[in-house]
Amino acid sequence: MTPRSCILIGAPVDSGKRRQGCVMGPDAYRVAGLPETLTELGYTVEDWGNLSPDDVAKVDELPPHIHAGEETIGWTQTLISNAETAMDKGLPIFLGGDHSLSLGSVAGVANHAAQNGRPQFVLWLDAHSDFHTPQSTASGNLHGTPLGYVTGRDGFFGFPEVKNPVPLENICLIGLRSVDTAERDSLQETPMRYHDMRQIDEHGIARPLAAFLDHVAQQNGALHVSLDVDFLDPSFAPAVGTTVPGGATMREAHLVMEMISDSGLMTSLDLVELNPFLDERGKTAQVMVDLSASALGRRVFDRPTRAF
Ligand code: 6HN
Ligand code: MN
Ligand code: MN
Ligand code: MN
Repeated sequence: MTPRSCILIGAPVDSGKRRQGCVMGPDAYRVAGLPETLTELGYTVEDWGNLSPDDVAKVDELPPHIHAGEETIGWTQTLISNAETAMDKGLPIFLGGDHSLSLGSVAGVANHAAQNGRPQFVLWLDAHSDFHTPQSTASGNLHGTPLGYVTGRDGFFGFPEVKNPVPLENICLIGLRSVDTAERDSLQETPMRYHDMRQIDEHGIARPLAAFLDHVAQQNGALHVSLDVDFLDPSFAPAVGTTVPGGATMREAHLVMEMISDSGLMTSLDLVELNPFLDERGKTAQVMVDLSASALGRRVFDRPTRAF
């Protein structure tokens, strides 16, 4: 069951790539009214403010092209412990911050699930697959690596040990349209569920999602949802450094969130990659708040019409 209490955890992580601006993300969500929106939906809301990364000494084993590795290691440490603590109190919403925050948020919630004897599942809503290792990434940007890390891939020197890797068969990626060759070659060898935009065009977004949610429910799983702004089409969500045309429509995205809400399965949520410096009058921040509201139960009607 989705908890009735939400913990807002500001994670202004900006170390996962070279273009700056995600540092402003957590405050943009607050300005766009996320706390009030959740309160109106009937949740109690605790805001833990904005975290800072632990200090970390230089790690010589990371490849030289990796950008700001130590800072991301520091964030991962902080976020793992905050995620573990927050899971005891309610549903954490990690306010990013770039997607490298998910190295910590997902590893932390997976530790909590393991302590409670529940399998951890992850729904990854993204244009990208973020399955690199520090060795396979060509850009050196660690926001392209969180799924590699949390599934226990090798090469994350200096990072906390992943105590409870998320099983590959417990992961579903939806929205893919920019996958690097190295990621594709490894991804295709795994039992992860990966759905690119072409598949969604052909079959709709509801079918693969419903199949995954059924699977999570059957296993009594904990479900972490990681929502990258670039899952959305840049025509209505421009505030992200890695825009890829041809993304989810506004309605497809809301449907995903509404189905998550109906399932009652979501136990934690990341809102990542918002770069308010690239936004247009706050519209992307607003869309992300509205999508969070859909995932947490906002509806037009309490009961659907009977007359059809
Ligand atoms: N994201 N695959 C590209 C890279 O640099 O590794 C893009 C990563 C995007 C990261 O979606 O959070
Ligand atoms: Mn606990
Ligand atoms: Mn991403
Ligand atoms: Mn992305």
